[in-house]
Amino acid sequence: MKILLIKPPEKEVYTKVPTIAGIAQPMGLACIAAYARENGFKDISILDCEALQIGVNEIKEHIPKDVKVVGLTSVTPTLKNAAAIMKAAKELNPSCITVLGGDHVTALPEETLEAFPEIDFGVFGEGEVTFLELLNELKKKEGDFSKIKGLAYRENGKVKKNAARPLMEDINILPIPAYDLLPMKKYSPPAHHAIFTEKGVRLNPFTIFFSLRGCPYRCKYCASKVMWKRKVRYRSVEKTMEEVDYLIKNYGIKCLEFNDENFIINKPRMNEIIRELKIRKEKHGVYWNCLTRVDSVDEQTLRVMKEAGCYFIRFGVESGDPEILKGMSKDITIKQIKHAFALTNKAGIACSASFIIGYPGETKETFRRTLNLAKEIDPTLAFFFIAIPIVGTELYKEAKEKNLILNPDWNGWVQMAETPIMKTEELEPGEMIKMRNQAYKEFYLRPKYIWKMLRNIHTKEQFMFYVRGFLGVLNIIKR
Ligand code: B12
Ligand code: SF4
Repeated sequence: MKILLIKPPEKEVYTKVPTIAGIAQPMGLACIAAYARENGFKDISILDCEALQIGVNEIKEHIPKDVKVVGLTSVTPTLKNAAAIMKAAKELNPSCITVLGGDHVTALPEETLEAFPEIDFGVFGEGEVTFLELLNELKKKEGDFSKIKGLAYRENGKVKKNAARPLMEDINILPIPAYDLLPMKKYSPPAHHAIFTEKGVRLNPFTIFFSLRGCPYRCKYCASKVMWKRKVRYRSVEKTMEEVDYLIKNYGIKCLEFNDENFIINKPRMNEIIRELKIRKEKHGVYWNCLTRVDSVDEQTLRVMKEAGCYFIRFGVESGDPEILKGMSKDITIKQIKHAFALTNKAGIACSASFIIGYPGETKETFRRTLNLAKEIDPTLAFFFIAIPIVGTELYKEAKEKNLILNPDWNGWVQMAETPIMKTEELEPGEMIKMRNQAYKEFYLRPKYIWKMLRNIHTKEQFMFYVRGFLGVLNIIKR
């Protein structure tokens, strides 16, 4: 049974303009492919349209005519493209079966299948076991889909949703993701990462990496709980390092981007992993970056992270206003934010702070507090995103109930959208755009910031990066 898994593109058509944004492996697909393959489905491949720059319009050239199952992954803004690909696959081969997994269908299984008749099956929640059970039923002449947990499907023209699948108890039973089915040379970290490391450090070949699944926190705007139910499951240190070593041996990986929701959530475990990473840094020149929370870092932890090759930390700060932070259930304080950035800057690790503009309750005053805080904590990079009510979150429910959603077209639900997705009771969309542009201008065009960055320029590439970054900021401000 020929199975093709596809990561849809963001665009209809690609122009071959080089991008400085990074490209990350579609790990959900690599995980379900490895599990299906280990359990007997050997004729399985992955097509990453984003990495290979294949637009929706060209997709038919890449789908084999004898494909039996076409599985797509999608987040909200790629849903329409995923559905267009399924339609194209069915035009090529009307008997092929289409399956959708990922964050959007997890949050809204019935609505998604109802809106797109080209989707035969929706897998909501963790995908490995559900997908395998589905494949086993599809192999039979008359499969019974009614008992497969985590599956939505059609029966007599009606969408049916089975019971949810409980999360896997032990994620250590999962095989190494099927990196071998991915175009590994096509992935890279964002170009600007090169300036965060010392001269001579290489960050390619690159991969994103997970050592755990889930996050116990309850931030109202975040979709983590929709998929992982606020439960953290760890891969053992042995399994984690087995995968790292596999990547070094087979792909010469030089940079790992830990996308664990909070890399430092369990310090004793993290210390063990860090000890191992330090050995890989010294022996193989492997560097890494990670995501964490401001209340997780301390001086000692940052010191050992730096020694072990950590060159960049991404923090979600979200707001400089304590009431907005409270409204988000972010469970961090302004004091913790300031402390974390002071420590990270002192440790000599580059860091970013991301902020949300236009969260319910935002006013000109709260925005000013955010911008002042951004400048005070002085991260290496600051990102200012206009709030998106991600499907399945409390923010989404609130936006729906209060009729705040302005743009019902899922395609536009990206953070750098030209127009805000939602308004608030306090702010009009135009004001949010102005605030975002003001934030970029005030943060990046500070003489202190420019001087700090100029002192970092040691090579022509770094200089070129700053020129492009500067033009990028001007571009945002001009909008
Ligand atoms: C890495 C990452 C990115 C990377 C690249 C992602 C990539 N290459 O696919 C970048 C930085 C580009 C990115 C961008 C965005 N992201 Co993002 N990202 C993530 C992150 C951190 C990890 C994704 C991942 O690999 N997870 C690990 C794998 C194992 O989990 P998974 O993908 O969910 O897969 C499992 C199931 O979903 C299911 N499954 C998935 N696909 C399929 C397919 C089939 C056929 C089946 C059967 C099952 C199945 O099985 C898998 C195994 O159990 C997640 C948060 C998280 N921890 O998941 C956010 C997350 C996915 N991103 C999110 C968002 C909002 C975005 C952006 C829209 C933000 C923006 N810039 O505006 C963009 C969208 C860009 C785009 N058009 O695709 C949201 C998604 C919510 C939503 N409903 O849309 C998340 C959940 C963050 C959050 N906590 O809110 N992202
Ligand atoms: S924003 Fe971060 S800390 Fe909050 S729930 Fe999501 S992953 Fe966890």
